[in-house]
Amino acid sequence: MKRRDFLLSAAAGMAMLGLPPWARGSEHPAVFQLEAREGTANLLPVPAPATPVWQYNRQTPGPVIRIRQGDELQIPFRNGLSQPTSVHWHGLRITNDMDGVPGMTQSAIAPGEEFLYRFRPPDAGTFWYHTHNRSWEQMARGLHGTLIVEEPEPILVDQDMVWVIDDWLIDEAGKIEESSLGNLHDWAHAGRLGNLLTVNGRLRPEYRVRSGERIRLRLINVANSRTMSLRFNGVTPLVIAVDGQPLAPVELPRRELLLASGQRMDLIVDMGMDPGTRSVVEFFAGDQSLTAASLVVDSKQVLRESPLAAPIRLADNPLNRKLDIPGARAVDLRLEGGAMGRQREAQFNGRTLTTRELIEEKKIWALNGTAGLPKAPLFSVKRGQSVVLKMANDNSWPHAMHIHGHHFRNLDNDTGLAGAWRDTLLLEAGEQARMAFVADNPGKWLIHCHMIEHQAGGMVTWFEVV
Ligand SMILES: [Cu+2]
Repeated sequence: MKRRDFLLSAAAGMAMLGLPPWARGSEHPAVFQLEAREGTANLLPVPAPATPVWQYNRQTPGPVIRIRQGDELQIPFRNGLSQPTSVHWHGLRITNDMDGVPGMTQSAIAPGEEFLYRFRPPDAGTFWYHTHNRSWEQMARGLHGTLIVEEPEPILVDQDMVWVIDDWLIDEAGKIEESSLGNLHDWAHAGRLGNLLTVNGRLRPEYRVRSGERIRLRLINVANSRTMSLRFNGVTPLVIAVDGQPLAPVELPRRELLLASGQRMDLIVDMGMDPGTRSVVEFFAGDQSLTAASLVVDSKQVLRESPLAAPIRLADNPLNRKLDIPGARAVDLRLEGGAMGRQREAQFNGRTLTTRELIEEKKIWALNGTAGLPKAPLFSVKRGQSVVLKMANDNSWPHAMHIHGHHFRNLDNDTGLAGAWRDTLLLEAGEQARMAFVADNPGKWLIHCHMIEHQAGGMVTWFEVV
């Protein structure tokens, strides 16, 4: 067959299948070897000593894995640690057996053992991966990385930048502070908060840009528990995606954003600033602030005088947005417990425990009166059913509620980002929200607080799609 004929028949075949062009993907899977092991990272600038950390592929943060939408990704993973571990692919709507939850979707991977992760991510966007075993320790030690699924026709930018934002608790010797790992006081409050904020594993990094340049900036909060407030100076970023799902480009109010643990945001930054200047991006809390990172504008080169005219709206992902709200399965979810809460008892492992007994078990958080994973799912629905989770944050702390395997819409006020589809939602103390999604991914999926100490302390449950 001549090449042209072959192409024609291949195109005809595709048309018959009714698949969009990207859905075919490439014939060959992308293979990416991943290994977890101990190493060191220069979190503090030299000459400060390097910090012993846990890493993927000897990097802090872990490597950026990039594939094309529709391609199959194979990750032969090896556990080179002294503890069992697993890898969870945060925000990816992949098959349940690849979700990386020990005891639910796979067994924990023992030291020295291997596990082959393989999946075909349906959505383009900014995602990440991290350990899902003893996460309160393993994530604090650094086990996380970025996974980018590229659009088949990416929007035109001059630089595609990833900022992995982390919060480390280190001691005076530059080592991970270990006595606080597992500290129940932290677990019952805001989680184990750090004393060193890094971007891409470095303190106050500087990135070279040129005047007129368009940057796609992918922000990922990988901190165990800290919610990051970021402020941009000198530039006016537009949000183009949240948690990997595109939305109509919208300006950041006051050039500020809030990113809870687990959340991502894709921004477009047009560097309208003059050569030789710099845009400082700050962490802030109240009237306090410190530098997160800087965009340093080259003093000589001007790339273009006015912003690029190319469109920045991302194509929608194949996410089922057809919510049937009147016919939806309504599920109430009360977030309870923690310090200064009203919880007096909760179910744990099938027994009713008092506050004192719960403290002994280190289960100080509960969902609907149950601390830790219950035997039976919170709810079970048929594939394709719409679900409305009515969350009530009935305690004294904020929580970042994360759902595995699905993206949801907040039917209530999603500050400044109405219509965003998320996998993680920040709920302030006392706040309520209705999270709506189409349960179209079969399997057993977790719902938990992504402030990892809260999850470890009992704020976790699961649902089933059959
Ligand atoms: Cu929480």
